[in-house]
Amino acid sequence: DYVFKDNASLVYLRKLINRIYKNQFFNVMVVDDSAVGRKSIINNLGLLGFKNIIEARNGIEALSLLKKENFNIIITDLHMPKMNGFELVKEIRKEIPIEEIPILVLSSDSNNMTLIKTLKIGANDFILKSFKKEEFFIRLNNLLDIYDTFNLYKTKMYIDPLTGAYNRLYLEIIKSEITKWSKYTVIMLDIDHFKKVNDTYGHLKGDAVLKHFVGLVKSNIRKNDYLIRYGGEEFLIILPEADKKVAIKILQKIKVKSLTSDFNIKYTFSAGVADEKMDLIEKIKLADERLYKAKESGRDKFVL
Ligand code: GH3
Ligand code: MG
Ligand code: MG
Ligand code: MG
Repeated sequence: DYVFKDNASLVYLRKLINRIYKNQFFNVMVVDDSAVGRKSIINNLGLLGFKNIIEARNGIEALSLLKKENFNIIITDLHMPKMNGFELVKEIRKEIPIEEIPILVLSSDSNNMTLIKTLKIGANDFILKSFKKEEFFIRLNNLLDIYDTFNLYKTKMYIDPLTGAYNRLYLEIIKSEITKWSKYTVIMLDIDHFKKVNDTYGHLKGDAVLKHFVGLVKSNIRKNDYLIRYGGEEFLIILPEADKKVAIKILQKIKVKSLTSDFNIKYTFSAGVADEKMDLIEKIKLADERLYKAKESGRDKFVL
């Protein structure tokens, strides 16, 4: 039952084929009380390249699977015993917002009110079970395209485009992580006399220095540490589960690397460190005051 005939359809088909590669990495949950219903969906998903498909027979089973595993998309029937699709969608949306996991509802219930109710409670799309293959492919493809675009922007939103470090907006994400850490250290860094670099070599070289500096820092922090571009040539390093000693080690390593680097512009930096028990904003303020002291007392040093 393919209707791919005109040029536009062919373009679409190519897009679809490009997706198939991506689809094999997706986790899909298929929820339906009917084994025949599940099989039909799984066969169609197979044609689209999906490999990781997990089945559930009702809402209860689906919810318990969701607690154990991450899914990229949920495809569910509506009328099921124990917990039906409406209740399932409602339960999922209490915890998982619509921008995180798409839900596609497949039902043989052709009542208009059912369609409206399904979309209102947070399902992303609705397909009647008498669907043609092509409708299923196109709706699913469109849905996943929207999520791809969304995820792309979500990542870009927190990254400084010049240096690749996190931007200040990412501090909000860190704030929600911080409660899980028993302690953490904050380092505020600032490149010395950066204005002079710009004035002497021009802004493009200034940009290159910023990128070089970020590379140095990134290669000397641990995987779970965060580097944030806080201002023009001001950076923040947040070290979870670390005290001042760890911070000093990292700063010394960065300094040694910067001195031995074959990068053609020599520059130094100053830093303020704070590991006292206080909230993030206070700690950043304290690190900043210490950075100021490092600057005041001649630059190219760390103040604890
Ligand atoms: P100090 O040692 O006291 O920190 O002196 P400084 O010259 O580094 O500090 P100041 O705050 O006076 O100047 C910072 C300069 O950084 C001014 C600004 O033009 C430059 N800057 C900020 N963002 C960028 C950027 O993205 N690229 C380039 N090339 N320069 C930038
Ligand atoms: Mg059913
Ligand atoms: Mg500076
Ligand atoms: Mg500055």
